[in-house]
Amino acid sequence: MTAYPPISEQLDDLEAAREEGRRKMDWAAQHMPIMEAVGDEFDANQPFEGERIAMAMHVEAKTAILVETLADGGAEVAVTGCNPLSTHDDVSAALDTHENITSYAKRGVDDDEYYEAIEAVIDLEPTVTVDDGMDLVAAIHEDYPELIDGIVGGAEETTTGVHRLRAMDDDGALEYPVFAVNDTPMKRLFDNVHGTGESSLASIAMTTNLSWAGKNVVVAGYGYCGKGVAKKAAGQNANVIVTEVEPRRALEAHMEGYEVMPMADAAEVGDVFLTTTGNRDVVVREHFQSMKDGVLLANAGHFDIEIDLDALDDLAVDRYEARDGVEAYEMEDGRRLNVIAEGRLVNLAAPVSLGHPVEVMDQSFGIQAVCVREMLENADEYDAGVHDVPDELDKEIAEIKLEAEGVDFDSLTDTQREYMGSWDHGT
Ligand code: RBV
Repeated sequence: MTAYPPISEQLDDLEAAREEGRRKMDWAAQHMPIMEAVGDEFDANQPFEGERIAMAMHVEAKTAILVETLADGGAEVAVTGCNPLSTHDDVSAALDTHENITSYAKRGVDDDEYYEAIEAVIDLEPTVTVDDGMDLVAAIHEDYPELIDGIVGGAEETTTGVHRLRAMDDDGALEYPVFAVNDTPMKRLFDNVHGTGESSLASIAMTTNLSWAGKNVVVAGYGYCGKGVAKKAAGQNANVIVTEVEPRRALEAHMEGYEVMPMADAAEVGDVFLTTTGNRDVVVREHFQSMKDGVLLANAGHFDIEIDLDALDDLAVDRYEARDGVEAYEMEDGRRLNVIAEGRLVNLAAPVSLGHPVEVMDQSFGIQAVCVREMLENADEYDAGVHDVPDELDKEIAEIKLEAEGVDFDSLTDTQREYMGSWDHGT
């Protein structure tokens, strides 16, 4: 169907890339006790023998450990990126050396190459898909519906992907079962909150060499990601301003002690703007017109649609690369508005970005791994549509992590369990 080449056919110094990619993976693996435990089980039981797994994810070191763990559990795996700027070519090259893995991920691909690589992954004729953002599920349903009968199910990593899947399911258009990995407590209470909070702020700080202290940081959206960004920015002595469209979330942010105001007002006072809404057109022309000179604009949502860069480009009289990963847009009146990482997912797409910290991705990918196992083991239990991850699987991952951290915890007595299950104990 497609002749898009794997990464090994696209790099000049392949050996050096493979070596450095492997070094990054070894470092990540040392800090991923959940993946180690799950991997030991897969090595022993080979649950994916004969399966073909297609993946579109951020191909860097932690993701590579997930890919390798699935392949070592017996699967044949084809993988590509889920964002044109988040791939680490060296890691992609290291993965491609595995006899059961083909990696097509490459950093800096254009739109056509991005989708050609997705098609190359689909060429595997997968029995399972693992997505971050739902581009694989969409491409299969739109362009390769004949493969759907052979697909047992899938798993989706992120809020935006789950949102798209639910919309597809509501339309009756989703034709195989997919686990909403994002929605489990072990994922979103950690990855979305701490992961996005820490890695977005770290990427912006490393990219700009500027301080958070004393800045007005505008966080657009107070979902799980926004909560994390706001909390960590406040912890770095920033003055946090939250914008919201949902009344209870706006109230939550207010009660947390943040200033809450419309974006039109925040635009006038903000020093840094960070979007986390998952929606489009959050920072637009009228906002750019009232911003201060020197502001930073960054996005932590999955797609690059939250900051209207076309409008910004239209307003600009000049544009230049102010630093690696920073594009300055100069306005007619001399103000400079600085966009980081092209308005793409800042914690993964800036040149220095490394994605979420290893520990949180160990949790998220631990869930991914056991979800793939569950989907194959109990395929009959899952109809076409979006499925919550069974709570027992989520707890299994939490317990592995607690044990690795040396944290002990209590369990219910029989009397307590009986009490919690009864309704007849009153005053
Ligand atoms: N994410 N992956 C990484 N591999 O470094 N960092 C973040 C990584 C995932 C995260 O789980 C989030 O839901 C998704 O990226 C957004 O695309």
